[in-house]
Amino acid sequence: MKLFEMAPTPNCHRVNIFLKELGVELEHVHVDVRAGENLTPEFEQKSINGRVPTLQIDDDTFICESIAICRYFDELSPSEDSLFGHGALERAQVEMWNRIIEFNGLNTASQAFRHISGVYKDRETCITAWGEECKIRVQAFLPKLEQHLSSSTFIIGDKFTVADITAWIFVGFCESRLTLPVMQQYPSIAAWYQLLAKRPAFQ
Ligand SMILES: N[C@@H](CCC(=O)N[C@@H](CS)C(=O)NCC(=O)O)C(=O)O
Repeated sequence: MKLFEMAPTPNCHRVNIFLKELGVELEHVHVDVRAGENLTPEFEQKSINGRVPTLQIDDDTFICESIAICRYFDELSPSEDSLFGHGALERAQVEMWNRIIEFNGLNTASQAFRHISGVYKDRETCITAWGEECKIRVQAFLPKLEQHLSSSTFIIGDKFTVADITAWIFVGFCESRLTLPVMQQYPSIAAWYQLLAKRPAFQ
């Protein structure tokens, strides 16, 4: 198996953390997305969304979308410690929070960065006002995350899950790419972030 990726990008980073948590090792193939290597017809044959990360399982089988890749490895070795939760309720809670954090957090922050910085203006129309609006939406979501983490060790109570990985990538992205002082402003997010940073997979 091969993982087509550009390691420092947020979605590749979250899949790599997930794989480290599971102890999965596989071949990594660097795709320079900034240089447009993901826009070639050859790469589009592999990845239906034309983006990284994309997992190659065999000659004809490819999976893109970070969570689909994580789920694939999770399903390969079913366990009560699954990072997608255990049992109907916990699995629903993980799904709910992961989607909330993706839609209101990571994806919105990504739109803010892309449209304000114009990093991918070679392939999309960048609308600064939309980027600014997305940044405002991210800033409106952060207090909700802070409130939730003020009474919960992890996103799902005492259980570390894939939703923590998504949220950790989101918070780091806010700090580094949107220059939002999240740790300074939100003590519960900061404490949770430091707790995760101690895990070997996050080093
Ligand atoms: N929803 C996708 C998003 C993938 C994505 O946007 N990947 C970025 C890197 S983090 C990318 O390939 N960008 C290149 C481009 O937009 O052309 C996922 O979860 O994997």
